Amino acid sequence: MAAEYIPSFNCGCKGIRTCLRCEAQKSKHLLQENDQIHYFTYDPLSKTAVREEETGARQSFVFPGIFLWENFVSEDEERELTARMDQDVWKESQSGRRKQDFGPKVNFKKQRVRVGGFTGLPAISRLLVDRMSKAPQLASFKPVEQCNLDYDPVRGSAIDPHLDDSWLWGEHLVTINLLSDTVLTMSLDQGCGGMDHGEVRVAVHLPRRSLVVLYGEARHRWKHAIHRKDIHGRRVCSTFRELSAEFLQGGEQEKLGSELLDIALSFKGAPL
Ligand SMILES: O=C(O)CCC(=O)C(=O)O
Repeated sequence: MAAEYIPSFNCGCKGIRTCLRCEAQKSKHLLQENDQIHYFTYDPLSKTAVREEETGARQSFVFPGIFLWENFVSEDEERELTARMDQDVWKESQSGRRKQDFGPKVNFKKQRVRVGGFTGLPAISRLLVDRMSKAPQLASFKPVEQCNLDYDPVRGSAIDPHLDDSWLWGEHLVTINLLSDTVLTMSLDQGCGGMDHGEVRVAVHLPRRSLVVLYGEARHRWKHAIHRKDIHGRRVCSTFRELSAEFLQGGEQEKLGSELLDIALSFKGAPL
């Protein structure tokens, strides 16, 4: 097991996480990558992952659970959204990211959630939430959390491959990508299909001002990450999360869920 690393820099990294400000001090073994990786690119038209082999042969497989909406916000809206975010404080986070959170106070390890100081999603998001509900996948999507992340190549910002929690968060993860294009990398550690050995990675290109939804297999089976090499300029994103069935009508924690939703959708929020 990796020894716990306490950063001596003014960054937010803990444990095995790193950014350009702290990783020169981390041991090499923490930074090693799996060298057997099968690389694919996601094609949004055919909803398949494809790759050209050296022989010229084309390999592909169906990749379900991604919905991409290009030009979801206009250039003017992007300017207004990011200017508004920059009026609030950005908190240092892991792996060179900065963040602003609008959501309930959660302890995922103990599976505890409470209102805490949550005052709702920001006012400027009302229009975005209304617009996203026009997508068939999001017709009944009711976000209860918005997390803004700020990535910068100067800090070596990234987010490691992970699956989002599914005790509290529901089926759809919705992200709006602002200020620069990037790549969302979907990965399966143990391979799939004909590629039984090594990791499989699928690059999903996210144009600036687009919205992406992860659901189904892309939400629950494939990990997602933003690698440092894919951050070419400042990138800001807003991720919206909904509640799981346990917190919705008929669920054990329906009452708390309904309280959280009322607060979230009052759109009176300030970051926590
Ligand atoms: O930056 C992104 O697009 C992904 C963010 C993410 O995976 C997360 O907040 O859990």
